[in-house]
Amino acid sequence: MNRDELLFSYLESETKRQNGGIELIASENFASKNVRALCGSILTNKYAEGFPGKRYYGGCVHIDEIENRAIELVTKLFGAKYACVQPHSGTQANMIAYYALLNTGDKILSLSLDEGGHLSHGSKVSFSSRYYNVDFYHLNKNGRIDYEALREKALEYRPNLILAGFSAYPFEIDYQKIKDVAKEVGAYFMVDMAHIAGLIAAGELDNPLKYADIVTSTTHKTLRGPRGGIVLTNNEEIIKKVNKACFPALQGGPLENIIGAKAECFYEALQPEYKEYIKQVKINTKACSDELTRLGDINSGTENHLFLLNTKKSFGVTGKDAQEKLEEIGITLNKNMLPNDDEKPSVTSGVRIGFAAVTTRGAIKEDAIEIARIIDGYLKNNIKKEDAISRVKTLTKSWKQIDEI
Ligand code: DSN
Repeated sequence: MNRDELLFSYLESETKRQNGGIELIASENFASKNVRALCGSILTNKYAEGFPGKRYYGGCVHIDEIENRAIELVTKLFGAKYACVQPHSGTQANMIAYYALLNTGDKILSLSLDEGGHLSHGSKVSFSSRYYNVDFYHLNKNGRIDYEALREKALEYRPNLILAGFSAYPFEIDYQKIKDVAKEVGAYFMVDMAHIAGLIAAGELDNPLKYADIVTSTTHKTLRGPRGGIVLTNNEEIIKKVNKACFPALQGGPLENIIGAKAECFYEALQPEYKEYIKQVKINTKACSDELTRLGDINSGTENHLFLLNTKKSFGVTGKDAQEKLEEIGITLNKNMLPNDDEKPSVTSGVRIGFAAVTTRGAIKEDAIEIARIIDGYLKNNIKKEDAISRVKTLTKSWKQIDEI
């Protein structure tokens, strides 16, 4: 059959863009060729509504083997007793978790989007604020969670669920403190570990499964798998509710090609090389943040795979302008609200920078320092555009090309 050549030309252009650029979007990564092979495999042909051993279609014997393998590997990876590997995305995983534990109109206490939370944690434009009542806790002036204020808010608001786990939070989280508050007010404690799942899997950050009733994640960020979501718990009653929320309540046929790819990513994350990779992610992130600080640029510092750079204070430009200017030279990152930002979300006062993706391509500490110097020099107009592009190319040519990963 003929194929749509136009479409495939776009695929080729995107491949060139990914190979030729420095990818600093903190939520992105490069999946291995085995993960990508499973995503594009014949598993996409199969309908398998239901769960292993309890399907609504015949012919699921091998699909059951694959989904059971994914569950076996992910529970081993995170030390969880139970897992649902069917959520199509992180937002779907969160929707499933809320649906499993809450009634419509129940109260959620979370961190707002503009302080580092996520749309699905109660933003006014998300389903989460239409179906649940949501209030927010806040960061202190150092950009860290204000745990005492969180407790006071919880005592006053009496939430049914307290949510931790963020999209733009560069520091470790004290789960014990939040668990204690949840217990005090009789709320469920939920953690969305989407960003930091890889660091947790590698033992480089504390494991929320030790504290939370329910944990959700994506599989494509630091975990380096296919685009998708998971829900984990140690509670047998909760996993029953989660599975019912997933199917038939909120999703239909599972994406078994993606579940196969998730299983491969969990397998890869259990290998010793993955631990080394995550250690290098942390080293690179810190090296870039430290070098920007040395150059006089205001940033959050970091204890994980990302940090926030205040572009207004450092270079006199908004996050939006910094993002667009860096894209001209092949550096991709995203504008991001900073704590107490006075700009709109579409403008912002800063950018978010993460090192999961370039570290997969082989970036080392010296490369992270060079990236900091290019960002600083170009945004201060001290480096000409053609010189910046040439320095970006030198780095990207020295790294693995994406089909080698
Ligand atoms: N879009 C993701 C991120 O960039 O953090 C969250 O879903």
